[in-house]
Amino acid sequence: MALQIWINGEFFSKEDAKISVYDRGLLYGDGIFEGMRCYNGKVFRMEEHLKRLWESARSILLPIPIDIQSMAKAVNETLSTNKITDGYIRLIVTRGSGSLGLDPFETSNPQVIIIADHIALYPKELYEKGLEIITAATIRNHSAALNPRIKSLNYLNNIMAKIEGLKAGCQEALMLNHKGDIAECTGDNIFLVKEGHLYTPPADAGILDGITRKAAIEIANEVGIEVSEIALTRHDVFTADECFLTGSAAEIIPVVKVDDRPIGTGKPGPITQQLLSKFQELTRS
Ligand code: PXG
Repeated sequence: MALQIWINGEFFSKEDAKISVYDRGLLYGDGIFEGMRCYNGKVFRMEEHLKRLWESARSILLPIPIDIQSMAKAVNETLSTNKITDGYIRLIVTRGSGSLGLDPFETSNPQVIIIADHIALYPKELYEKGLEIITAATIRNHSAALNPRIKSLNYLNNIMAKIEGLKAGCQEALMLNHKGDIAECTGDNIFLVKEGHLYTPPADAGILDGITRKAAIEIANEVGIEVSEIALTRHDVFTADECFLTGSAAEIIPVVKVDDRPIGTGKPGPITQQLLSKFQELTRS
């Protein structure tokens, strides 16, 4: 059976799952999304993802036409219809279609889309060997222009940096904010380890307030590792003992080189490995 996509309360086969070319999600990136993981039939931290989706919606004045409980039910229904127990869920809400003008109040038909699919993960060996990344010249969007805390359909900022990474042979790229501080990677948050202490940029550094980031902080606290959310620079990255990234897709992945400089020993470090295995216990239990 073809993959079934949920659109506004109905299921459509993947080939027939379509929305208007006048949709503002396409015309202007006028919409929001979430990316969630499902493990053993359960969506990891769905409530937090839905809360963030609703906050993104409020921030851009987009009324989501269903309530949170109905959305959660629809997500589970989409998973069970497609018999997916371990996979990836993409939730999308666009402002819908109207005229070709910018005015968002000319339209009143938001489109709600739920895709449940299998996930293309980083190869397993990358978790063992670690990732090499570069610092992108493209800085993260200024929070006063388009706040990165909104998970909007405008991802060109991240895509421009991702292109830089890929062109340099790297799967991820580090983005700085307008102050020159470390913000995050194109689809992942960043952590550093120095002398047994964990560091990560604060929510107001121009980052997406990641749900995996929060889980990593909680795990660190549980195992007695202190965490500071403070402004960090490339100097801190270059002099760190360990570095890793967090995200729904990547989970926790070690970074062993930044801008061709080895981090610490140049191999995934013990704290990264400890947090990664605790995270896997948490999601797979
Ligand atoms: N920063 C950015 C810019 C992101 O897009 C994260 C951090 C990590 O947040 P979470 O809440 O996932 O821990 C993201 C999330 C994809 C994909 O398809 C991207 C994300 C999540 C899932 C899938 O590339 N980005």
